[in-house]
Amino acid sequence: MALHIFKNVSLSNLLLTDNQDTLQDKFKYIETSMTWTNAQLYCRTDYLDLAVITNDTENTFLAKILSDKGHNDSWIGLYKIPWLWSDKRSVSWSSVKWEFGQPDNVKGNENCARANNEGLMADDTCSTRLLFYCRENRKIKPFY
Ligand SMILES: [Ca+2]
Repeated sequence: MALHIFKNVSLSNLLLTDNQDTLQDKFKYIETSMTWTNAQLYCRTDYLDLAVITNDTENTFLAKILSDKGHNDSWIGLYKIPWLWSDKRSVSWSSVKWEFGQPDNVKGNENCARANNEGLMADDTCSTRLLFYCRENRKIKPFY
């Protein structure tokens, strides 16, 4: 019976949505340089996924973290082909602003996107090592 009640409590935690998270709860800045693929694996293991940016508020928030730390850019969860978020969500182009001249797909080999400290994106080779943002979801993390 006690176990049954515990299960119900867990279920209600799972039903909370992203929208109830603050921006600080939603994103985790990882200050370790990794390739885009390894960054994705890291995020999916310890958090939810690489960061998905859904609006200007989130983009500005992430840009300010970089700016405050004096960093230039970091990986976000945007890749192709075609451009798609790491969690398979389709891209709303109103929330993604490219740097001037980007994406330029140098040598046809730039399939991952980084965001800079002004909130502008550029495509880059996925094997480049950069710091990155994970999308966190503390509310569905188990409480061990
Ligand atoms: Ca580029």
